[in-house]
Amino acid sequence: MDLLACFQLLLLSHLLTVNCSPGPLLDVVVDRYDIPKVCPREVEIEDFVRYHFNGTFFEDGKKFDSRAECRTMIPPQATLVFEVLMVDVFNPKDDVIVEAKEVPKGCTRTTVTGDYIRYHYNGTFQDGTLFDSSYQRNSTYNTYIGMGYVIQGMDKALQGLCIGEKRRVIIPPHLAYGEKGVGDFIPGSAVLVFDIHVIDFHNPKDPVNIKVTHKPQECNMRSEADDLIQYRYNCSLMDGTVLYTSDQFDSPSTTTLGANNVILGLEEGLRGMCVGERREVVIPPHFGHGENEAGGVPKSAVLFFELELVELQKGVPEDYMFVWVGDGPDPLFPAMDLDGDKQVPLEEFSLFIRLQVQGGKGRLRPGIDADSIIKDMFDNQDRNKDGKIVEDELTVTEDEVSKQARDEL
Ligand SMILES: [Ca+2]
Ligand SMILES: [Ca+2]
Repeated sequence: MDLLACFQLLLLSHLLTVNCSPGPLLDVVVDRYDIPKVCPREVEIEDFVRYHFNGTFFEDGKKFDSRAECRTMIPPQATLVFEVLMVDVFNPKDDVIVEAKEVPKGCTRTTVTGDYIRYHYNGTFQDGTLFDSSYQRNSTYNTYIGMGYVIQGMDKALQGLCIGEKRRVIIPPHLAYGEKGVGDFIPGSAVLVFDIHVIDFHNPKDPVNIKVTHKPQECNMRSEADDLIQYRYNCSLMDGTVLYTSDQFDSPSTTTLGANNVILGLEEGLRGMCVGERREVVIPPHFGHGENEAGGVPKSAVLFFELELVELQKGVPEDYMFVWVGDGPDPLFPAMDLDGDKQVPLEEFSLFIRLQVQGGKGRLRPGIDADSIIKDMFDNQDRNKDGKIVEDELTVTEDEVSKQARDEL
């Protein structure tokens, strides 16, 4: 027997036997005149259904009240016509039904308990009525998975998802809001249908993920803390939305590594690179902007960077203007006094420093005008401000010398 017919027969017999005089019933005629295109489930015995109906007399088409006044209004032998609109159906034995709608290719990782997910959704009842939508709020729904922060059915349905995946999820009321529902928002015993779209997910334990996509043949110098670098980048969300790109500016971005100028994940992604190297870097929010919104970055978003190191200048530690590469000359003054006249004016000092830099023996802080750095260094050494450094000015006390050597030379 047709399932709906079966249902309708149950309905009829219920009304007729409990409330009314049955009369001879030859057969039930069922006309399924409007069946939804998507029909994941038909009514079966022992299902729980919610439906609307109109009851009319077959003879004259007049409405009858099906319940309270049924006894007086429905005459014997009456043939009744029910127009039924099924609102939802489930069985207490039902589990969550998951239908994959769109699974991205090359998905290597799927959600597990403890992951934090950001997704968009439309929530409808089985008849298609929308009751909630993250799109309308223009903000993803964000939650940990499998930890009881969402209804039981959703906790189950959010498992095993790929980034970018679209999934339809049908949740029976005993795994949603039960017989009570939620105020005017969700009626009791409602089956909920969610169409979800995963924007991203991560685990709080995730590291920064670095993939080298191009490695130059020659690579004898790698970026590290204190270096001044130039790099090109594209920054996007995991769904491909581009947030920032260095191409929007005239020149690549410049930063000093280790100077806390960029988010931690980018700092890590930029380290150990050769000039010309390209990388793809996935940065979970705890190495990015965390739970805060920042510029165009939504809170708790995973970021995807494409990076290319364009230029690399080896740097000097914070607060230093110049460092020796290896050990400096010892003693220092005779080395500085290039013409041996026991005094070192600015020109001579400047020439000495530049010779060290050219010879790869010393390094000036990159990104700052060399003349002004050298002038500062000179002024610090020329303690009596007579325009020249003499040996005594380099050897004041042991402590001061070592401090000075550290700070300046
Ligand atoms: Ca001299
Ligand atoms: Ca002096």
